Amino acid sequence: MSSTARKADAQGDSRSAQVPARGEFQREESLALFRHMLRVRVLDERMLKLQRAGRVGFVGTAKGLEAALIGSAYALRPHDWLWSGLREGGAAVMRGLPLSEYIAQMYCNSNDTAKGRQMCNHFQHKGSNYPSWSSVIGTQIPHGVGAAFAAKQRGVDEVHAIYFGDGATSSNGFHSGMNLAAVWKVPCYFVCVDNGWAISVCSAKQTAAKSFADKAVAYGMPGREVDGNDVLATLAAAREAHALALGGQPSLIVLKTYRMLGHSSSDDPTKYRDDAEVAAWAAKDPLDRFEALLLSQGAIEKNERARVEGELTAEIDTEIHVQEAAPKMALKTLVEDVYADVPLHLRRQYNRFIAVAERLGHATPGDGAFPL
Ligand SMILES: Cc1ncc(C[n+]2csc(CCOP(=O)(O)OP(=O)(O)O)c2C)c(N)n1
Ligand SMILES: [Mg+2]
Repeated sequence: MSSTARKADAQGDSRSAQVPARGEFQREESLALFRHMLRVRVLDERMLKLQRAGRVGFVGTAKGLEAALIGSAYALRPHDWLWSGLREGGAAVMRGLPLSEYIAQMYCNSNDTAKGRQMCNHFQHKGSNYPSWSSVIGTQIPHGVGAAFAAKQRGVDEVHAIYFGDGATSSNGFHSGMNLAAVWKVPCYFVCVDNGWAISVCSAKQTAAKSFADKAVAYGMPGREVDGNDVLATLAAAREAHALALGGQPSLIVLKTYRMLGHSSSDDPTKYRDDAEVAAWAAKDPLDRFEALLLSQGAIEKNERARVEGELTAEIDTEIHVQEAAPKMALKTLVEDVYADVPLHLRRQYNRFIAVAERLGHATPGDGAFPL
Protein backbone atom coordinates (compact mmCIF):
# COMPACT_ATOMS: atom_id res chain seq x y z
CA MET A 1 0.00 0.00 0.00
CA SER A 2 1.31 3.48 -0.83
CA SER A 3 1.97 6.03 1.90
CA THR A 4 -1.03 8.12 0.74
CA ALA A 5 -3.34 5.16 1.07
CA ARG A 6 -1.88 4.28 4.46
CA LYS A 7 -2.42 7.85 5.67
CA ALA A 8 -6.00 7.83 4.44
CA ASP A 9 -6.57 4.52 6.22
CA ALA A 10 -5.20 5.89 9.47
CA GLN A 11 -7.62 8.79 9.13
CA GLY A 12 -10.47 6.34 8.90
CA ASP A 13 -11.29 7.14 5.27
CA SER A 14 -13.21 4.04 4.22
CA ARG A 15 -12.79 4.78 0.48
CA SER A 16 -9.10 3.92 0.72
CA ALA A 17 -10.01 0.30 1.45
CA GLN A 18 -11.59 -0.08 -2.01
CA VAL A 19 -9.90 2.50 -4.21
CA PRO A 20 -6.12 2.15 -4.47
CA ALA A 21 -4.19 5.42 -4.38
CA ARG A 22 -2.98 6.67 -7.77
CA GLY A 23 0.63 5.51 -7.33
CA GLU A 24 -0.49 2.05 -6.27
CA PHE A 25 -2.97 1.85 -9.14
CA GLN A 26 -0.28 2.79 -11.65
CA ARG A 27 2.05 0.17 -10.19
CA GLU A 28 -0.62 -2.53 -10.49
CA GLU A 29 -1.37 -1.47 -14.03
CA SER A 30 2.33 -1.49 -14.94
CA LEU A 31 2.81 -4.96 -13.46
CA ALA A 32 -0.20 -6.21 -15.41
CA LEU A 33 1.17 -4.73 -18.63
CA PHE A 34 4.59 -6.26 -17.95
CA ARG A 35 3.09 -9.69 -17.43
CA HIS A 36 0.93 -9.46 -20.57
CA MET A 37 3.96 -8.41 -22.62
CA LEU A 38 6.04 -11.25 -21.21
CA ARG A 39 3.26 -13.70 -22.08
CA VAL A 40 3.39 -12.60 -25.71
CA ARG A 41 7.16 -13.14 -25.79
CA VAL A 42 7.08 -16.54 -24.08
CA LEU A 43 4.12 -17.80 -26.10
CA ASP A 44 5.76 -16.79 -29.38
CA GLU A 45 9.04 -18.43 -28.43
CA ARG A 46 7.22 -21.62 -27.54
CA MET A 47 5.16 -21.67 -30.74
CA LEU A 48 8.22 -21.06 -32.91
CA LYS A 49 10.02 -23.96 -31.23
CA LEU A 50 7.01 -26.19 -31.88
CA GLN A 51 7.03 -25.15 -35.52
CA ARG A 52 10.76 -25.83 -35.87
CA ALA A 53 10.19 -29.24 -34.34
CA GLY A 54 7.47 -29.94 -36.93
CA ARG A 55 4.70 -30.08 -34.34
CA VAL A 56 2.67 -27.11 -35.65
CA GLY A 57 2.58 -25.90 -39.22
CA PHE A 58 3.11 -22.16 -39.25
CA VAL A 59 3.97 -19.30 -36.89
CA GLY A 60 4.22 -15.53 -37.25
CA THR A 61 5.67 -13.96 -34.14
CA ALA A 62 5.19 -10.55 -32.52
CA LYS A 63 8.71 -10.39 -31.06
CA GLY A 64 9.57 -6.71 -30.68
CA LEU A 65 5.94 -5.60 -30.95
CA GLU A 66 4.88 -6.43 -27.38
CA ALA A 67 4.62 -2.80 -26.21
CA ALA A 68 2.75 -1.75 -29.34
CA LEU A 69 0.15 -4.50 -29.11
CA ILE A 70 -0.35 -4.81 -25.36
CA GLY A 71 -0.28 -1.11 -24.48
CA SER A 72 -2.71 -0.11 -27.21
CA ALA A 73 -5.15 -2.98 -26.64
CA TYR A 74 -5.15 -2.37 -22.88
CA ALA A 75 -7.13 0.83 -23.54
CA LEU A 76 -10.14 -1.17 -24.72
CA ARG A 77 -13.08 -2.05 -22.49
CA PRO A 78 -14.23 -5.68 -22.40
CA HIS A 79 -17.21 -5.00 -24.65
CA ASP A 80 -15.19 -3.09 -27.28
CA TRP A 81 -13.96 -4.84 -30.42
CA LEU A 82 -10.47 -5.58 -31.67
CA TRP A 83 -10.05 -6.17 -35.41
CA SER A 84 -6.73 -7.86 -35.98
CA GLY A 85 -4.09 -7.45 -38.63
CA LEU A 86 -1.51 -10.22 -38.56
CA ARG A 87 -0.02 -10.24 -35.07
CA GLU A 88 -2.46 -9.34 -32.28
CA GLY A 89 -3.10 -12.84 -30.91
CA GLY A 90 -1.27 -12.04 -27.67
CA ALA A 91 -3.42 -8.94 -27.16
CA ALA A 92 -6.47 -11.15 -27.68
CA VAL A 93 -5.24 -13.50 -24.92
CA MET A 94 -4.99 -10.50 -22.62
CA ARG A 95 -8.61 -9.61 -23.51
CA GLY A 96 -10.01 -13.07 -22.89
CA LEU A 97 -9.05 -15.51 -25.66
CA PRO A 98 -8.28 -18.61 -23.54
CA LEU A 99 -4.77 -20.02 -23.88
CA SER A 100 -6.39 -23.39 -24.53
CA GLU A 101 -8.19 -22.03 -27.62
CA TYR A 102 -5.10 -20.18 -28.79
CA ILE A 103 -3.00 -23.34 -28.72
CA ALA A 104 -5.81 -25.50 -30.11
CA GLN A 105 -5.92 -23.12 -33.08
CA MET A 106 -2.16 -23.62 -33.54
CA TYR A 107 -2.76 -27.36 -33.76
CA CYS A 108 -6.03 -26.98 -35.75
CA ASN A 109 -7.34 -29.81 -33.56
CA SER A 110 -10.88 -30.68 -32.48
CA ASN A 111 -10.80 -27.93 -29.80
CA ASP A 112 -10.09 -25.31 -32.43
CA THR A 113 -13.15 -23.05 -32.63
CA ALA A 114 -12.35 -22.45 -36.33
CA LYS A 115 -12.61 -26.25 -36.81
CA GLY A 116 -9.24 -26.40 -38.55
CA ARG A 117 -10.58 -24.40 -41.47
CA GLN A 118 -8.19 -21.54 -40.92
CA MET A 119 -4.47 -21.71 -41.38
CA CYS A 120 -2.94 -22.07 -37.93
CA ASN A 121 -1.89 -18.85 -36.17
CA HIS A 122 -5.10 -17.12 -37.34
CA PHE A 123 -7.12 -16.61 -34.17
CA GLN A 124 -10.65 -15.58 -33.30
CA HIS A 125 -12.67 -15.36 -30.10
CA LYS A 126 -16.34 -14.51 -30.04
CA GLY A 127 -16.46 -13.95 -26.27
CA SER A 128 -14.08 -11.00 -26.38
CA ASN A 129 -15.30 -9.50 -29.66
CA TYR A 130 -12.26 -10.63 -31.63
CA PRO A 131 -13.20 -11.50 -35.23
CA SER A 132 -11.10 -14.00 -37.11
CA TRP A 133 -7.88 -12.87 -38.77
CA SER A 134 -7.76 -12.67 -42.50
CA SER A 135 -4.45 -13.26 -44.24
CA VAL A 136 -5.81 -11.18 -47.09
CA ILE A 137 -4.23 -7.88 -46.24
CA GLY A 138 -6.48 -4.98 -45.26
CA THR A 139 -9.88 -6.69 -45.43
CA GLN A 140 -10.52 -6.20 -41.72
CA ILE A 141 -10.39 -2.42 -42.14
CA PRO A 142 -13.73 -1.90 -43.96
CA HIS A 143 -15.22 -4.78 -41.92
CA GLY A 144 -14.34 -3.01 -38.66
CA VAL A 145 -15.61 0.33 -39.93
CA GLY A 146 -18.87 -1.32 -41.01
CA ALA A 147 -19.31 -2.90 -37.60
CA ALA A 148 -18.62 0.45 -35.91
CA PHE A 149 -21.16 2.10 -38.22
CA ALA A 150 -23.70 -0.55 -37.25
CA ALA A 151 -23.00 0.13 -33.54
CA LYS A 152 -23.63 3.81 -34.13
CA GLN A 153 -26.87 3.11 -36.00
CA ARG A 154 -28.07 0.83 -33.20
CA GLY A 155 -27.04 3.30 -30.50
CA VAL A 156 -24.77 0.73 -28.84
CA ASP A 157 -21.85 1.90 -26.69
CA GLU A 158 -18.94 0.19 -28.47
CA VAL A 159 -15.54 1.25 -29.73
CA HIS A 160 -13.85 -0.66 -32.55
CA ALA A 161 -10.04 -0.68 -32.65
CA ILE A 162 -8.88 -1.63 -36.14
CA TYR A 163 -5.31 -2.89 -36.41
CA PHE A 164 -3.17 -3.32 -39.51
CA GLY A 165 0.46 -3.21 -40.57
CA ASP A 166 2.45 -0.66 -42.56
CA GLY A 167 1.99 -2.83 -45.65
CA ALA A 168 -1.80 -2.72 -45.31
CA THR A 169 -1.77 1.07 -45.82
CA SER A 170 -1.33 0.26 -49.54
CA SER A 171 -4.52 -1.81 -49.63
CA ASN A 172 -7.88 -0.72 -51.01
CA GLY A 173 -9.46 -1.55 -47.66
CA PHE A 174 -7.31 1.07 -45.94
CA HIS A 175 -8.54 3.84 -48.24
CA SER A 176 -12.22 2.92 -48.19
CA GLY A 177 -12.23 2.18 -44.47
CA MET A 178 -10.45 5.37 -43.38
CA ASN A 179 -12.52 7.49 -45.73
CA LEU A 180 -15.93 6.18 -44.72
CA ALA A 181 -15.09 6.12 -41.00
CA ALA A 182 -14.34 9.84 -41.11
CA VAL A 183 -17.35 10.67 -43.29
CA TRP A 184 -19.75 8.64 -41.18
CA LYS A 185 -18.09 9.62 -37.86
CA VAL A 186 -18.14 6.09 -36.52
CA PRO A 187 -16.82 5.05 -33.06
CA CYS A 188 -13.53 3.51 -34.15
CA TYR A 189 -9.83 4.19 -34.26
CA PHE A 190 -7.12 2.82 -36.48
CA VAL A 191 -3.89 1.35 -35.19
CA CYS A 192 -1.14 1.06 -37.78
CA VAL A 193 1.61 -1.14 -36.38
CA ASP A 194 4.53 0.17 -38.41
CA ASN A 195 7.01 -2.60 -37.74
CA GLY A 196 9.42 -1.50 -40.44
CA TRP A 197 8.69 -4.27 -42.92
CA ALA A 198 5.90 -5.78 -45.00
CA ILE A 199 7.59 -9.11 -45.67
CA SER A 200 10.58 -7.85 -47.72
CA VAL A 201 9.33 -4.31 -48.44
CA CYS A 202 10.60 -1.76 -45.93
CA SER A 203 8.36 1.05 -44.69
CA ALA A 204 10.42 3.66 -46.55
CA LYS A 205 9.47 1.95 -49.83
CA GLN A 206 5.81 1.52 -48.85
CA THR A 207 5.06 5.26 -48.90
CA ALA A 208 6.67 8.54 -49.88
CA ALA A 209 4.97 10.19 -46.90
CA LYS A 210 7.24 11.05 -43.96
CA SER A 211 5.00 9.05 -41.67
CA PHE A 212 1.99 6.79 -42.16
CA ALA A 213 0.27 9.18 -39.72
CA ASP A 214 0.29 11.87 -42.44
CA LYS A 215 -2.28 9.82 -44.34
CA ALA A 216 -4.93 10.70 -41.75
CA VAL A 217 -4.89 14.32 -42.97
CA ALA A 218 -6.26 13.29 -46.37
CA TYR A 219 -9.23 11.60 -44.74
CA GLY A 220 -9.97 14.53 -42.40
CA MET A 221 -9.13 12.82 -39.14
CA PRO A 222 -6.41 13.26 -36.49
CA GLY A 223 -3.30 11.13 -36.94
CA ARG A 224 -0.18 10.79 -34.82
CA GLU A 225 2.95 8.74 -34.62
CA VAL A 226 3.89 7.17 -31.31
CA ASP A 227 6.98 5.36 -30.02
CA GLY A 228 5.66 1.82 -30.37
CA ASN A 229 8.35 0.35 -28.10
CA ASP A 230 7.16 2.38 -25.13
CA VAL A 231 4.20 0.57 -23.60
CA LEU A 232 3.04 3.55 -21.55
CA ALA A 233 3.10 5.77 -24.65
CA THR A 234 1.07 3.30 -26.72
CA LEU A 235 -1.45 2.98 -23.89
CA ALA A 236 -1.77 6.76 -23.51
CA ALA A 237 -2.21 7.23 -27.28
CA ALA A 238 -4.85 4.50 -27.47
CA ARG A 239 -6.73 5.98 -24.51
CA GLU A 240 -6.86 9.31 -26.33
CA ALA A 241 -8.01 7.65 -29.55
CA HIS A 242 -10.61 5.69 -27.58
CA ALA A 243 -11.99 8.89 -26.02
CA LEU A 244 -12.17 10.52 -29.45
CA ALA A 245 -13.97 7.47 -30.86
CA LEU A 246 -16.55 7.63 -28.08
CA GLY A 247 -17.26 11.19 -29.20
CA GLY A 248 -17.71 10.01 -32.81
CA GLN A 249 -14.28 11.10 -34.03
CA PRO A 250 -12.18 8.37 -35.66
CA SER A 251 -8.40 8.81 -35.62
CA LEU A 252 -5.22 7.05 -36.62
CA ILE A 253 -2.33 6.14 -34.36
CA VAL A 254 0.87 4.81 -35.88
CA LEU A 255 2.99 2.73 -33.54
CA LYS A 256 6.59 2.87 -34.71
CA THR A 257 8.27 -0.40 -33.85
CA TYR A 258 10.21 -3.27 -35.40
CA ARG A 259 9.52 -6.89 -36.36
CA MET A 260 12.54 -8.62 -34.80
CA LEU A 261 12.11 -12.01 -36.48
CA GLY A 262 11.04 -13.14 -39.93
CA HIS A 263 7.66 -12.28 -41.40
CA SER A 264 6.69 -15.84 -40.51
CA SER A 265 8.28 -19.22 -39.96
CA SER A 266 8.44 -19.50 -43.77
CA ASP A 267 10.60 -16.39 -44.15
CA ASP A 268 14.34 -15.73 -44.01
CA PRO A 269 14.77 -12.01 -43.23
CA THR A 270 18.58 -12.14 -43.64
CA LYS A 271 17.90 -12.19 -47.40
CA TYR A 272 16.59 -8.62 -47.40
CA ARG A 273 17.74 -6.69 -44.33
CA ASP A 274 20.97 -5.86 -42.53
CA ASP A 275 22.02 -7.36 -39.24
CA ALA A 276 23.03 -3.87 -38.08
CA GLU A 277 19.45 -2.65 -38.42
CA VAL A 278 18.17 -5.59 -36.38
CA ALA A 279 20.85 -5.02 -33.74
CA ALA A 280 19.93 -1.33 -33.44
CA TRP A 281 16.33 -2.26 -32.72
CA ALA A 282 17.33 -5.07 -30.37
CA ALA A 283 18.92 -2.36 -28.21
CA LYS A 284 15.44 -0.77 -27.98
CA ASP A 285 13.70 -3.98 -26.97
CA PRO A 286 10.34 -3.01 -25.43
CA LEU A 287 10.52 -5.60 -22.65
CA ASP A 288 14.08 -4.72 -21.60
CA ARG A 289 13.06 -1.09 -21.64
CA PHE A 290 9.96 -1.52 -19.51
CA GLU A 291 11.80 -3.83 -17.13
CA ALA A 292 14.50 -1.17 -16.66
CA LEU A 293 11.86 1.45 -15.93
CA LEU A 294 10.07 -0.76 -13.38
CA LEU A 295 13.38 -1.60 -11.70
CA SER A 296 14.33 2.07 -11.52
CA GLN A 297 10.97 2.86 -9.90
CA GLY A 298 11.41 0.05 -7.41
CA ALA A 299 8.19 -1.49 -8.74
CA ILE A 300 9.88 -4.88 -9.29
CA GLU A 301 12.86 -6.77 -7.95
CA LYS A 302 15.68 -7.99 -10.16
CA ASN A 303 14.41 -11.56 -10.40
CA GLU A 304 10.79 -10.61 -11.19
CA ARG A 305 11.06 -11.09 -14.95
CA ALA A 306 12.58 -14.55 -14.63
CA ARG A 307 9.96 -15.50 -12.04
CA VAL A 308 7.03 -14.42 -14.23
CA GLU A 309 8.58 -16.03 -17.31
CA GLY A 310 8.88 -19.28 -15.39
CA GLU A 311 5.23 -19.15 -14.35
CA LEU A 312 4.05 -18.35 -17.87
CA THR A 313 6.21 -21.06 -19.43
CA ALA A 314 4.80 -23.67 -17.06
CA GLU A 315 1.23 -22.57 -17.81
CA ILE A 316 1.83 -22.61 -21.58
CA ASP A 317 3.64 -25.95 -21.56
CA THR A 318 0.82 -27.59 -19.63
CA GLU A 319 -1.65 -26.39 -22.25
CA ILE A 320 0.59 -27.50 -25.12
CA HIS A 321 0.56 -31.04 -23.74
CA VAL A 322 -3.23 -30.99 -23.44
CA GLN A 323 -3.77 -29.69 -26.97
CA GLU A 324 -1.16 -31.94 -28.55
CA ALA A 325 -2.99 -34.93 -27.14
CA ALA A 326 -6.43 -33.71 -28.28
CA PRO A 327 -8.04 -35.54 -31.21
CA LYS A 328 -7.78 -34.13 -34.69
CA MET A 329 -10.81 -32.49 -36.27
CA ALA A 330 -13.00 -35.21 -37.78
CA LEU A 331 -12.54 -35.27 -41.55
CA LYS A 332 -16.31 -35.35 -42.05
CA THR A 333 -16.49 -31.72 -40.88
CA LEU A 334 -14.95 -30.82 -44.25
CA VAL A 335 -18.41 -31.01 -45.79
CA GLU A 336 -20.60 -30.14 -42.84
CA ASP A 337 -22.03 -26.78 -41.68
CA VAL A 338 -22.86 -25.39 -45.11
CA TYR A 339 -26.18 -27.21 -45.54
CA ALA A 340 -28.48 -28.38 -42.74
CA ASP A 341 -28.06 -31.93 -44.16
CA VAL A 342 -25.03 -32.88 -46.20
CA PRO A 343 -26.37 -33.16 -49.79
CA LEU A 344 -25.82 -36.20 -52.00
CA HIS A 345 -23.15 -34.65 -54.24
CA LEU A 346 -20.99 -33.70 -51.22
CA ARG A 347 -21.49 -37.12 -49.60
CA ARG A 348 -20.30 -38.74 -52.84
CA GLN A 349 -17.25 -36.46 -53.09
CA TYR A 350 -16.39 -37.06 -49.44
CA ASN A 351 -16.70 -40.84 -49.82
CA ARG A 352 -14.30 -40.82 -52.75
CA PHE A 353 -11.90 -38.65 -50.71
CA ILE A 354 -12.10 -40.88 -47.61
CA ALA A 355 -11.33 -43.98 -49.67
CA VAL A 356 -8.02 -42.35 -50.71
CA ALA A 357 -7.34 -41.07 -47.16
CA GLU A 358 -7.88 -44.58 -45.77
CA ARG A 359 -5.58 -46.11 -48.36
CA LEU A 360 -2.83 -43.59 -47.43
CA GLY A 361 -3.38 -44.13 -43.70
CA HIS A 362 -4.54 -40.52 -43.11
CA ALA A 363 -8.02 -41.36 -41.87
CA THR A 364 -8.82 -42.04 -38.22
CA PRO A 365 -11.66 -44.13 -36.79
CA GLY A 366 -14.91 -42.20 -37.06
CA ASP A 367 -13.97 -40.68 -40.39
CA GLY A 368 -16.00 -43.34 -42.18
CA ALA A 369 -18.10 -42.88 -45.29
CA PHE A 370 -21.54 -41.25 -45.48
CA PRO A 371 -24.53 -43.44 -46.35
CA LEU A 372 -25.61 -42.72 -49.95
C1 LIG B 1 -4.22 -8.61 -50.56
C2 LIG B 1 -2.92 -9.28 -50.22
N1 LIG B 1 -1.81 -8.94 -50.88
C3 LIG B 1 -0.64 -9.53 -50.59
C4 LIG B 1 -0.57 -10.49 -49.63
C5 LIG B 1 0.75 -11.17 -49.27
N2 LIG B 1 1.19 -10.66 -47.97
C6 LIG B 1 0.99 -11.38 -46.85
S1 LIG B 1 1.55 -10.58 -45.48
C7 LIG B 1 2.08 -9.27 -46.41
C8 LIG B 1 2.77 -8.11 -45.78
C9 LIG B 1 2.01 -7.48 -44.67
O1 LIG B 1 2.78 -6.47 -44.11
P1 LIG B 1 2.22 -5.54 -43.01
O2 LIG B 1 0.86 -5.06 -43.39
O3 LIG B 1 3.24 -4.52 -42.74
O4 LIG B 1 2.02 -6.51 -41.74
P2 LIG B 1 3.15 -7.28 -40.91
O5 LIG B 1 3.32 -8.61 -41.56
O6 LIG B 1 4.38 -6.46 -40.95
O7 LIG B 1 2.58 -7.40 -39.55
C10 LIG B 1 1.81 -9.48 -47.76
C11 LIG B 1 2.16 -8.51 -48.83
C12 LIG B 1 -1.77 -10.84 -48.96
N3 LIG B 1 -1.77 -11.75 -48.00
N4 LIG B 1 -2.93 -10.20 -49.26
MG1 LIG C 1 4.75 -4.46 -41.30
